[in-house]
Amino acid sequence: MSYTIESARNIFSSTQVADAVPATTAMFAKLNVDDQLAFLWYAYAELGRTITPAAPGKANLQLMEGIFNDIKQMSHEQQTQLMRDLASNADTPISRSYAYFGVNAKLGFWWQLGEWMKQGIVAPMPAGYQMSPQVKAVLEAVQKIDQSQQITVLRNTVVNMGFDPSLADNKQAEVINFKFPRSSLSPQFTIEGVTEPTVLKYIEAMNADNFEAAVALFANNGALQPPFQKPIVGREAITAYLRDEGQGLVMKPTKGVSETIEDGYTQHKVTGTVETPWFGGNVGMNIAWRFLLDPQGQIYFVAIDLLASPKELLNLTRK
Ligand code: EQ3
Repeated sequence: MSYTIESARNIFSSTQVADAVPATTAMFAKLNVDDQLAFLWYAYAELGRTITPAAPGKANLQLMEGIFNDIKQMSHEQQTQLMRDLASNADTPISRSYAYFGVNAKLGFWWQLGEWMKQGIVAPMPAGYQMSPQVKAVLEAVQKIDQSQQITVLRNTVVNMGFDPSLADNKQAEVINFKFPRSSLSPQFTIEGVTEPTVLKYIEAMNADNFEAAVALFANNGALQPPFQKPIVGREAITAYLRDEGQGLVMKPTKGVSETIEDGYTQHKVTGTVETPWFGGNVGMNIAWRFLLDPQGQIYFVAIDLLASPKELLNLTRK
C-alpha cells in the first residue's frame, strides 16, 4: 500500500485533540464586533499576566514603528474605529498592512495596543461598559478549558483579524516576521521509546530555529499539519510557514513509540510539551507529533496536535 497525504492524516487515529479550541473560536466568531473586542479585553486581562514581559522585544516592535506612530496621532474615536476595522476584516490601509504581519507580529501589535490602552494612549474600554450575555457565555466557555487551549483561542482570534490578503489585487511580498532571542544552550531532551534519527534531528533543528535543516528532513512532496489546520505540502510552503510560526518555540518531547509498517514506511508518535516565547515556562502545551517516514527515512507527513488533556500524553496506541 502506498500512502497519500489524506491517508497519512489517519495514523495513530485514537489521538484525542483539544476540540474545545475550534468550538470556542467559532463561538467567538459569532459575536458582534464590539463584543469581540470586549471579550478579548477581558480574556487578555486574565491571561496577559502570564505573558513573559520581554517577549515582544524592542527590535521586533520597531518593525511596526510607522503604523504605531500613525495610531498614536489618532483621536480615541479613530483608534476605536481602527480596532473595529481589524476585527471585522474591513478593507482599510492599516487592516491591509496587518494582513502581512506574521502571526507573532500580529500578537505583538495587539500587545502594544493593549499596553497603550492601559496607559490611556490608545482608547480604553468605555467606562461603564456592560458585558452582554453573549460575551459572558464565551468567557465562561474559555474559563472551562486549560491554559494552553485558552492561549490558542486568543491567538486564533488575533490571527483571523485584518483584511484577507487573498482578496487584494496587488500583493505585498514581504511578511513581517518576529525573531526571538534564544539562550545559547539548546534544550536537552530524550524521547523514551524513540531513537529514529530523523525525528531527533527534526526536534533539534526546530529548537535552534534552523528551519532549513528541519525542512531538509522532509520528502519533496512531504507535508506538515499544524494543530487544527489542513496539511501544508511541499518544502517551500513548509519553510515559509515555519519561518512565520516556528520561531522561538521550545520543544520538550518525552515519550514515544516507533513502528515499521508496510513497504518500508515507519510511523512514530511522540508526546511532550511545547513552550511559546510569549509565555515561556508559564504555559507548557501538551503536544503530540505523529510522523510517517518514507522508506528513505524522510518525513512524508507530520501532524502536530494540541492534546485534549495531559492524560493524552500517555496515549501511544497505534489505532
Ligand atoms: C489589546 C486587547 C486585549 C484588546 C483588544 O480589544 C483586542 C485584542 C486582540 C487585544 C490583545 C490581545 C493579545 C495581546 C493577545 C495575545 C495572545 C498571545 C500572545 C497568544 C499566544 C499564543 C501562542 C500559541 C498558542 C503558540 C502555539 C504554538 C504551537 C502549538 C506550535 C507548534 C508547532 C510545532 C510543535 C512543530 O513541530 C511545527 C511547527 C508548529 C508551529 C506547528
